[in-house]
Amino acid sequence: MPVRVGVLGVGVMGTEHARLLSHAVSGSEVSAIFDVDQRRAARVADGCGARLFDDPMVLVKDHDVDAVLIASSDNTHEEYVLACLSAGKAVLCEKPLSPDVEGCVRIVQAESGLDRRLVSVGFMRRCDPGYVDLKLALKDGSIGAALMLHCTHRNAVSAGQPSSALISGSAVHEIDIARWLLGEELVSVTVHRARPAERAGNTQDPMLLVFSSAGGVLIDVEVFINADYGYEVRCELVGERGTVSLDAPPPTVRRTAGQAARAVPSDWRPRFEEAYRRELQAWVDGIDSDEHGQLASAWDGYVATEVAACSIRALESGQPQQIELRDTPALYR
Ligand code: ISE
Repeated sequence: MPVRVGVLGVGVMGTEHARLLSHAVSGSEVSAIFDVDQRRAARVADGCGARLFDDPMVLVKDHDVDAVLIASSDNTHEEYVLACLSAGKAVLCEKPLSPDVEGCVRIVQAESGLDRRLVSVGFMRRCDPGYVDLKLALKDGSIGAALMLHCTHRNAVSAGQPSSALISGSAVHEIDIARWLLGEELVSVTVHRARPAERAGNTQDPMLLVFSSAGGVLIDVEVFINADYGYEVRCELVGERGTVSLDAPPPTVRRTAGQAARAVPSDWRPRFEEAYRRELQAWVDGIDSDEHGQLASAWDGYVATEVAACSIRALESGQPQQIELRDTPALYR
């Protein structure tokens, strides 16, 4: 029997997840869809043969829905995740788990109370073959112990965003991947403002975040969400004996008119398509076995939101901030 997934929210990411679950992931089908925009929901439901719901809470409780994928607007995540926990259903929630630290804490407490892991958070880079190889290079000792991590995160254009969105929407991926790669927490953060790009209007864009990890690794993250030329994510891990970095993902280089060129995608979907597919496959495979592999937990979701909130304070105050986390509940140790 395939896992019957209900999808809450079919904007850009929900539509992409529904497509991958229906056509690229084995052992799953999309059985139910809800979106505040019922016309959009109907279009996606038609494409994957799913039933249409006009109430998200009814979808969550439906007997023919085994698991729930949440890709609705960020401020609905907490309510929907808590409903899934009450219904005892596995849930994959797009990042952020909640934009609000206390919302994340309530989810962590509710799941800890069940003493069973049902929540995964969509930090898909953990499933990207490139990042997986970076982690391997650290684990197998080939580059020696980590010293520094250089990260770059550029979007083609994200006009009209508040400056905090560079951190909560974009750099939050580097926050998660740095802790996951290094296997240790981030303990302090400073944010430097660059001269803002003209097309960024009133947004502080670009900026540079500098973190220290508990073991003294220095992590710098350039975020530039109006970089104009395309979507690009870079990462280089510097170790005692060597370095390892992500390569440009397109499989071809075009040589013509005196130039050698690689295409740059316009957003993150083509860049991370394989990561999304592997994330969904790992989630679906783990639902019956309670095996969660490399997927981010509710605790990881809480830490990402807490570190992002602290980084936003560093941006707004212009002062370095120490990062204090709550005690890790037993379920996540
Ligand atoms: C977007 O919301 C995402 O989550 C993408 O993965 C990220 O790279 C992009 O910067 C965000 O705007």
